[in-house]
Amino acid sequence: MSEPRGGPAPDAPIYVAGHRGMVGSAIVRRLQAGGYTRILTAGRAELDLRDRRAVDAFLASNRPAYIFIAAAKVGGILANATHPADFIAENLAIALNVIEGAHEAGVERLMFLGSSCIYPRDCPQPISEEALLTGPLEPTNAPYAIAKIAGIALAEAMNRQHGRRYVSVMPTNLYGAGDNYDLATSHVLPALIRKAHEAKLARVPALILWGTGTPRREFLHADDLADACVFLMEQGYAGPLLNIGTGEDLSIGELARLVCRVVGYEGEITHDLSKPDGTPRKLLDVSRLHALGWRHRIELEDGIARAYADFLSSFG
Ligand code: GFB
Repeated sequence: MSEPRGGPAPDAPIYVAGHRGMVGSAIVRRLQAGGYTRILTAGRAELDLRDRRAVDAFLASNRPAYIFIAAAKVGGILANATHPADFIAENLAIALNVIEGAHEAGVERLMFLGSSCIYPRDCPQPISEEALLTGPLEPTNAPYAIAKIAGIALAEAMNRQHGRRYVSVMPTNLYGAGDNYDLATSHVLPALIRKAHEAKLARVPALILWGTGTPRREFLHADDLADACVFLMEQGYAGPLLNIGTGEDLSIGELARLVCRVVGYEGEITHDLSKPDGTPRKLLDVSRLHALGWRHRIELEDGIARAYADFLSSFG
Protein backbone atom coordinates (compact mmCIF):
# COMPACT_ATOMS: atom_id res chain seq x y z
CA MET A 1 0.00 0.00 0.00
CA SER A 2 1.04 3.60 -0.47
CA GLU A 3 2.37 5.13 2.72
CA PRO A 4 -0.01 7.74 4.06
CA ARG A 5 1.89 11.01 4.20
CA GLY A 6 -0.51 13.13 6.16
CA GLY A 7 -3.40 10.75 6.71
CA PRO A 8 -4.41 8.38 9.48
CA ALA A 9 -2.35 5.27 10.24
CA PRO A 10 -3.49 2.07 8.49
CA ASP A 11 -4.92 0.72 11.75
CA ALA A 12 -6.68 3.95 12.76
CA PRO A 13 -10.50 3.82 12.88
CA ILE A 14 -12.04 5.43 9.78
CA TYR A 15 -15.81 5.87 9.66
CA VAL A 16 -17.56 5.82 6.28
CA ALA A 17 -21.07 7.25 6.69
CA GLY A 18 -23.29 5.95 3.89
CA HIS A 19 -21.30 2.78 3.18
CA ARG A 20 -24.19 1.05 1.42
CA GLY A 21 -24.51 3.76 -1.22
CA MET A 22 -22.65 3.92 -4.52
CA VAL A 23 -20.09 6.44 -3.22
CA GLY A 24 -19.69 5.09 0.32
CA SER A 25 -19.23 1.51 -0.89
CA ALA A 26 -16.60 2.69 -3.38
CA ILE A 27 -14.73 4.49 -0.57
CA VAL A 28 -14.85 1.35 1.60
CA ARG A 29 -13.44 -0.75 -1.27
CA ARG A 30 -10.69 1.80 -1.89
CA LEU A 31 -9.75 1.92 1.81
CA GLN A 32 -9.64 -1.87 1.97
CA ALA A 33 -7.43 -1.97 -1.11
CA GLY A 34 -5.20 0.64 0.55
CA GLY A 35 -4.61 -1.60 3.55
CA TYR A 36 -6.78 0.22 6.11
CA THR A 37 -7.87 -2.32 8.66
CA ARG A 38 -10.40 -0.55 10.90
CA ILE A 39 -13.14 0.73 8.61
CA LEU A 40 -16.21 1.58 10.67
CA THR A 41 -19.67 1.30 9.12
CA ALA A 42 -23.20 1.22 10.48
CA GLY A 43 -26.35 0.42 8.54
CA ARG A 44 -29.46 2.58 8.76
CA ALA A 45 -31.20 0.17 11.15
CA GLU A 46 -28.24 0.38 13.51
CA LEU A 47 -27.59 4.12 13.19
CA ASP A 48 -30.10 6.64 11.82
CA LEU A 49 -28.00 9.70 10.92
CA ARG A 50 -31.07 11.91 11.33
CA ASP A 51 -31.07 11.01 15.03
CA ARG A 52 -28.54 13.24 16.80
CA ARG A 53 -28.43 11.22 20.00
CA ALA A 54 -27.72 8.04 18.09
CA VAL A 55 -24.96 9.78 16.10
CA ASP A 56 -23.40 11.17 19.30
CA ALA A 57 -23.44 7.77 20.98
CA PHE A 58 -21.89 6.07 17.93
CA LEU A 59 -19.11 8.65 17.58
CA ALA A 60 -18.36 8.75 21.32
CA SER A 61 -17.94 5.00 21.51
CA ASN A 62 -15.96 4.62 18.26
CA ARG A 63 -13.85 7.83 18.25
CA PRO A 64 -12.93 7.72 14.54
CA ALA A 65 -9.64 9.27 13.44
CA TYR A 66 -11.28 10.28 10.16
CA ILE A 67 -14.86 10.44 8.85
CA PHE A 68 -16.08 10.39 5.25
CA ILE A 69 -19.63 11.78 4.99
CA ALA A 70 -20.89 9.95 1.91
CA ALA A 71 -24.39 9.51 3.37
CA ALA A 72 -27.01 11.63 1.63
CA LYS A 73 -30.45 11.54 0.14
CA VAL A 74 -29.67 11.76 -3.57
CA GLY A 75 -31.61 11.47 -6.79
CA GLY A 76 -31.95 12.65 -10.33
CA ILE A 77 -33.61 15.76 -11.64
CA LEU A 78 -37.19 14.48 -11.25
CA ALA A 79 -36.75 13.08 -7.73
CA ASN A 80 -35.24 16.41 -6.64
CA ALA A 81 -38.01 18.41 -8.28
CA THR A 82 -40.84 16.31 -6.81
CA HIS A 83 -39.55 15.64 -3.26
CA PRO A 84 -37.82 18.92 -2.34
CA ALA A 85 -38.76 18.75 1.34
CA ASP A 86 -37.19 15.31 1.77
CA PHE A 87 -34.03 16.40 -0.01
CA ILE A 88 -33.43 19.50 2.09
CA ALA A 89 -34.52 18.06 5.45
CA GLU A 90 -32.64 14.78 5.30
CA ASN A 91 -29.43 16.30 3.98
CA LEU A 92 -29.48 19.16 6.50
CA ALA A 93 -29.96 16.67 9.32
CA ILE A 94 -27.08 14.47 8.17
CA ALA A 95 -24.72 17.42 7.77
CA LEU A 96 -25.60 18.96 11.14
CA ASN A 97 -25.60 15.72 13.11
CA VAL A 98 -22.42 14.25 11.72
CA ILE A 99 -20.32 17.43 11.47
CA GLU A 100 -21.30 18.93 14.83
CA GLY A 101 -21.39 15.45 16.38
CA ALA A 102 -17.86 14.81 15.10
CA HIS A 103 -16.61 18.03 16.64
CA GLU A 104 -18.21 17.22 19.98
CA ALA A 105 -16.73 13.72 19.95
CA GLY A 106 -13.26 15.23 19.38
CA VAL A 107 -12.89 14.02 15.78
CA GLU A 108 -10.23 16.23 14.21
CA ARG A 109 -10.53 15.28 10.56
CA LEU A 110 -13.49 14.77 8.31
CA MET A 111 -14.44 14.94 4.63
CA PHE A 112 -17.91 16.17 3.65
CA LEU A 113 -19.08 15.25 0.16
CA GLY A 114 -21.40 17.60 -1.71
CA SER A 115 -22.34 17.97 -5.35
CA SER A 116 -21.67 20.28 -8.27
CA CYS A 117 -25.27 21.52 -8.08
CA ILE A 118 -24.22 23.80 -5.19
CA TYR A 119 -22.93 26.28 -7.78
CA PRO A 120 -25.14 28.93 -9.39
CA ARG A 121 -27.20 27.77 -12.37
CA ASP A 122 -25.65 30.15 -14.87
CA CYS A 123 -22.03 29.94 -13.80
CA PRO A 124 -19.06 30.73 -16.02
CA GLN A 125 -17.70 27.38 -17.25
CA PRO A 126 -15.69 25.48 -16.18
CA ILE A 127 -16.97 26.16 -12.66
CA SER A 128 -14.28 27.21 -10.22
CA GLU A 129 -14.61 26.78 -6.46
CA GLU A 130 -14.79 30.59 -6.22
CA ALA A 131 -18.21 30.55 -7.89
CA LEU A 132 -19.95 29.37 -4.72
CA LEU A 133 -22.74 31.78 -3.66
CA THR A 134 -22.22 34.15 -6.57
CA GLY A 135 -25.69 33.72 -8.11
CA PRO A 136 -29.09 31.99 -8.03
CA LEU A 137 -29.30 28.18 -7.94
CA GLU A 138 -30.99 25.86 -10.45
CA PRO A 139 -34.58 25.59 -9.13
CA THR A 140 -34.98 21.81 -9.73
CA ASN A 141 -32.35 21.06 -7.10
CA ALA A 142 -32.06 24.21 -4.99
CA PRO A 143 -33.30 22.57 -1.74
CA TYR A 144 -30.70 19.80 -2.03
CA ALA A 145 -28.00 22.32 -2.94
CA ILE A 146 -28.86 24.57 0.01
CA ALA A 147 -28.51 21.64 2.42
CA LYS A 148 -25.09 20.86 0.95
CA ILE A 149 -24.04 24.54 1.09
CA ALA A 150 -25.07 24.59 4.76
CA GLY A 151 -22.83 21.56 5.36
CA ILE A 152 -19.88 23.29 3.69
CA ALA A 153 -20.43 26.43 5.79
CA LEU A 154 -20.70 24.35 8.97
CA ALA A 155 -17.47 22.49 8.27
CA GLU A 156 -15.67 25.78 7.54
CA ALA A 157 -17.08 27.34 10.70
CA MET A 158 -15.80 24.40 12.77
CA ASN A 159 -12.35 25.02 11.33
CA ARG A 160 -12.46 28.75 12.03
CA GLN A 161 -13.93 28.57 15.49
CA HIS A 162 -12.48 25.31 16.77
CA GLY A 163 -9.36 24.67 14.68
CA ARG A 164 -10.71 21.48 13.13
CA ARG A 165 -9.46 20.18 9.78
CA TYR A 166 -12.80 19.48 8.11
CA VAL A 167 -12.79 19.54 4.31
CA SER A 168 -15.59 19.71 1.74
CA VAL A 169 -15.25 18.18 -1.70
CA MET A 170 -17.67 18.70 -4.57
CA PRO A 171 -17.90 15.80 -6.99
CA THR A 172 -19.38 16.23 -10.44
CA ASN A 173 -22.22 13.92 -11.65
CA LEU A 174 -21.31 10.39 -10.59
CA TYR A 175 -22.05 6.86 -11.81
CA GLY A 176 -20.74 3.38 -11.12
CA ALA A 177 -21.37 0.06 -9.41
CA GLY A 178 -24.43 -0.02 -7.16
CA ASP A 179 -26.11 2.93 -8.90
CA ASN A 180 -29.87 3.52 -8.70
CA TYR A 181 -31.59 2.17 -11.84
CA ASP A 182 -35.14 3.16 -10.85
CA LEU A 183 -36.25 5.33 -13.77
CA ALA A 184 -38.36 7.64 -11.61
CA THR A 185 -35.57 8.59 -9.22
CA SER A 186 -32.27 7.84 -10.95
CA HIS A 187 -29.71 10.09 -12.60
CA VAL A 188 -29.40 10.17 -16.35
CA LEU A 189 -26.54 7.72 -16.88
CA PRO A 190 -28.01 4.69 -15.08
CA ALA A 191 -31.42 5.57 -16.57
CA LEU A 192 -29.95 5.43 -20.08
CA ILE A 193 -28.21 2.11 -19.39
CA ARG A 194 -31.50 0.59 -18.33
CA LYS A 195 -33.52 2.17 -21.14
CA ALA A 196 -31.04 1.09 -23.82
CA HIS A 197 -30.82 -2.44 -22.41
CA GLU A 198 -34.60 -2.86 -22.22
CA ALA A 199 -35.12 -1.31 -25.67
CA LYS A 200 -32.53 -3.71 -27.10
CA LEU A 201 -34.21 -6.76 -25.55
CA ALA A 202 -37.72 -5.69 -26.53
CA ARG A 203 -36.51 -4.61 -30.00
CA VAL A 204 -38.43 -1.34 -29.70
CA PRO A 205 -37.64 1.19 -32.43
CA ALA A 206 -36.84 4.17 -30.15
CA LEU A 207 -35.57 5.10 -26.73
CA ILE A 208 -37.06 8.13 -24.97
CA LEU A 209 -34.70 10.78 -23.64
CA TRP A 210 -35.99 13.39 -21.18
CA GLY A 211 -35.70 17.01 -22.27
CA THR A 212 -33.92 18.39 -25.31
CA GLY A 213 -30.65 16.46 -24.97
CA THR A 214 -28.71 19.74 -25.22
CA PRO A 215 -27.71 20.19 -21.53
CA ARG A 216 -24.07 19.34 -20.97
CA ARG A 217 -22.79 17.23 -18.07
CA GLU A 218 -19.50 15.86 -16.78
CA PHE A 219 -19.41 12.29 -15.44
CA LEU A 220 -16.99 10.72 -12.97
CA HIS A 221 -16.88 7.03 -12.06
CA ALA A 222 -17.50 6.43 -8.33
CA ASP A 223 -14.27 4.39 -8.10
CA ASP A 224 -12.32 7.41 -9.34
CA LEU A 225 -14.11 9.64 -6.83
CA ALA A 226 -13.24 7.20 -4.02
CA ASP A 227 -9.62 7.19 -5.16
CA ALA A 228 -9.53 11.01 -5.09
CA CYS A 229 -11.07 11.11 -1.60
CA VAL A 230 -8.56 8.65 -0.16
CA PHE A 231 -5.73 10.45 -1.99
CA LEU A 232 -6.76 13.72 -0.32
CA MET A 233 -7.03 12.05 3.07
CA GLU A 234 -3.55 10.57 2.67
CA GLN A 235 -2.14 13.93 1.57
CA GLY A 236 -3.55 15.45 4.74
CA TYR A 237 -5.51 17.89 2.56
CA ALA A 238 -7.01 20.52 4.85
CA GLY A 239 -7.61 23.31 2.35
CA PRO A 240 -10.75 25.01 1.08
CA LEU A 241 -13.67 23.57 -0.89
CA LEU A 242 -12.34 21.38 -3.71
CA ASN A 243 -13.94 20.24 -6.98
CA ILE A 244 -13.57 16.60 -8.05
CA GLY A 245 -14.26 15.76 -11.68
CA THR A 246 -12.68 14.91 -14.99
CA GLY A 247 -12.70 18.37 -16.53
CA GLU A 248 -14.49 16.97 -19.62
CA ASP A 249 -18.18 17.14 -20.54
CA LEU A 250 -20.58 16.15 -23.29
CA SER A 251 -24.21 16.79 -24.19
CA ILE A 252 -26.96 14.49 -22.92
CA GLY A 253 -27.69 13.62 -26.58
CA GLU A 254 -24.05 12.58 -27.07
CA LEU A 255 -24.15 10.61 -23.83
CA ALA A 256 -27.28 8.76 -25.03
CA ARG A 257 -25.56 7.76 -28.27
CA LEU A 258 -22.49 6.58 -26.36
CA VAL A 259 -24.57 4.49 -23.94
CA CYS A 260 -26.51 2.96 -26.85
CA ARG A 261 -23.24 2.02 -28.52
CA VAL A 262 -21.85 0.36 -25.37
CA VAL A 263 -25.11 -1.47 -24.69
CA GLY A 264 -25.56 -2.47 -28.33
CA TYR A 265 -28.91 -0.76 -28.98
CA GLU A 266 -29.28 0.51 -32.54
CA GLY A 267 -32.70 2.21 -32.44
CA GLU A 268 -33.59 5.89 -32.64
CA ILE A 269 -33.50 8.46 -29.83
CA THR A 270 -36.68 10.51 -29.27
CA HIS A 271 -37.39 13.27 -26.76
CA ASP A 272 -39.95 13.74 -23.98
CA LEU A 273 -40.05 17.52 -23.86
CA SER A 274 -42.43 17.51 -20.88
CA LYS A 275 -39.43 16.61 -18.70
CA PRO A 276 -37.03 19.33 -17.45
CA ASP A 277 -33.56 20.01 -18.85
CA GLY A 278 -32.27 21.48 -15.59
CA THR A 279 -28.93 23.30 -15.54
CA PRO A 280 -27.70 24.05 -19.08
CA ARG A 281 -24.11 23.09 -18.30
CA LYS A 282 -22.18 21.78 -15.29
CA LEU A 283 -18.47 21.36 -15.97
CA LEU A 284 -16.13 21.65 -13.02
CA ASP A 285 -12.80 23.43 -13.07
CA VAL A 286 -10.51 20.76 -11.66
CA SER A 287 -7.24 22.65 -11.93
CA ARG A 288 -6.76 22.77 -8.14
CA LEU A 289 -7.22 19.01 -7.89
CA HIS A 290 -4.82 18.43 -10.79
CA ALA A 291 -2.28 20.73 -9.17
CA LEU A 292 -2.43 18.54 -6.05
CA GLY A 293 -1.42 15.60 -8.24
CA TRP A 294 -4.66 13.68 -8.82
CA ARG A 295 -6.37 12.96 -12.15
CA HIS A 296 -9.16 10.55 -13.07
CA ARG A 297 -8.24 7.19 -14.62
CA ILE A 298 -11.54 5.73 -15.83
CA GLU A 299 -12.56 7.24 -19.18
CA LEU A 300 -16.26 7.56 -19.85
CA GLU A 301 -16.72 4.80 -22.44
CA ASP A 302 -14.82 2.30 -20.32
CA GLY A 303 -16.72 3.43 -17.22
CA ILE A 304 -20.07 2.96 -18.96
CA ALA A 305 -19.01 -0.57 -19.99
CA ARG A 306 -18.14 -1.32 -16.36
CA ALA A 307 -21.44 0.15 -15.17
CA TYR A 308 -23.37 -1.88 -17.76
CA ALA A 309 -21.63 -5.05 -16.53
CA ASP A 310 -22.69 -4.10 -12.99
CA PHE A 311 -26.27 -3.53 -14.17
CA LEU A 312 -26.30 -6.94 -15.88
CA SER A 313 -24.97 -8.68 -12.79
CA SER A 314 -27.85 -7.25 -10.74
CA PHE A 315 -30.71 -7.12 -13.24
CA GLY A 316 -29.60 -8.91 -16.41
O1 GFB B 1 -28.79 13.11 -14.11
P1 GFB B 1 -29.90 14.08 -13.97
O2 GFB B 1 -31.18 13.56 -13.42
O3 GFB B 1 -29.40 15.25 -13.07
O4 GFB B 1 -30.25 14.70 -15.42
P2 GFB B 1 -28.92 16.77 -13.10
C1 GFB B 1 -29.27 15.22 -16.27
C2 GFB B 1 -29.88 15.59 -17.61
O5 GFB B 1 -30.25 14.39 -18.31
C3 GFB B 1 -31.16 16.45 -17.54
C4 GFB B 1 -31.55 14.51 -18.83
O6 GFB B 1 -31.12 17.40 -18.59
C5 GFB B 1 -32.26 15.41 -17.81
O7 GFB B 1 -33.43 15.97 -18.36
N1 GFB B 1 -32.16 13.18 -19.00
C6 GFB B 1 -32.47 12.62 -20.20
C7 GFB B 1 -32.51 12.32 -18.04
N2 GFB B 1 -33.06 11.44 -20.03
C8 GFB B 1 -33.08 11.20 -18.69
C9 GFB B 1 -33.57 10.11 -17.90
O8 GFB B 1 -34.10 9.12 -18.39
N3 GFB B 1 -33.40 10.24 -16.54
C10 GFB B 1 -32.82 11.33 -15.96
N4 GFB B 1 -32.68 11.37 -14.62
N5 GFB B 1 -32.38 12.39 -16.70
C11 GFB B 1 -29.11 16.31 -10.56
C12 GFB B 1 -29.59 17.11 -9.38
O9 GFB B 1 -29.22 17.17 -11.63
O10 GFB B 1 -27.77 15.93 -10.49
C13 GFB B 1 -29.00 16.68 -8.11
O11 GFB B 1 -30.99 17.13 -9.39
C14 GFB B 1 -27.54 16.35 -8.18
O12 GFB B 1 -29.21 17.67 -7.15
C15 GFB B 1 -27.23 15.46 -9.33
O13 GFB B 1 -26.75 17.51 -8.28
C16 GFB B 1 -25.76 15.18 -9.51
O14 GFB B 1 -27.47 16.83 -13.41
O15 GFB B 1 -29.78 17.64 -13.95
